[in-house]
Amino acid sequence: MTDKTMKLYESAGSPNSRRVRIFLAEKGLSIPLVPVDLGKGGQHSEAYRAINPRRVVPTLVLEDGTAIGEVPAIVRYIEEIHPQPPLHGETAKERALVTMWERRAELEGFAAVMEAIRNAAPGLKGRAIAGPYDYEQIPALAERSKLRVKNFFFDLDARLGEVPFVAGEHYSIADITALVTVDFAAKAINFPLPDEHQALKRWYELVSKRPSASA
Ligand SMILES: N[C@@H](CCC(=O)N[C@@H](CS)C(=O)NCC(=O)O)C(=O)O
Repeated sequence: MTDKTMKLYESAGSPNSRRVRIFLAEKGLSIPLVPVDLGKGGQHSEAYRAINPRRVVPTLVLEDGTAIGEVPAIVRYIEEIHPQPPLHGETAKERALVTMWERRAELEGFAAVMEAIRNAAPGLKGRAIAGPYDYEQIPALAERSKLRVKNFFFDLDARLGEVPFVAGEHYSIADITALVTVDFAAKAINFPLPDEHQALKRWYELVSKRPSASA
């Protein structure tokens, strides 16, 4: 279904935007998308800063003008108004586990890949952290981040040896963040899934085949 009560400012190449696009696709929901060209500095324009002073995408804007930034907040809002299919768990226990695993995927996996690329890419010199302030790159941090990504894959492989999906028995937002992390690592820092992680590879093949993965 289409919901025109909100619109999403986002960017095609942004992995954070992709987390929300996959989430929408899993909900079978289409909302107006407003592209922000990060390559041309669209996030720094006066018009966009009025919407999101943090100068990052994605941002969800509601009919009354409320602007919601931060992927977990955006997907939580959409879940509340479009609860089916549930992607944050159904019972109190499931919801806690989904939150726990999604947060781990974001902090230990996604953020580590982001740190690796932002501290190394020549095009991001002086922009090691997205947002309103400029930060110099720290090459040693890029190296350490790769080790964090390696350890994240190791831990996720162990988890997926025990359960079919990241948070347990059902596909959830935790799978979405983990999937985007795996693709982001392969593309941005040339870190494909190691062959020995059989459980992780089995899960990756499964979730990548879902139509939402092409979002
Ligand atoms: N914590 C934010 C992070 C958003 C973020 O870092 N977005 C990146 C794109 S994936 C961005 O807008 N970068 C702008 C820049 O590099 O100047 C969220 O969850 O939405």
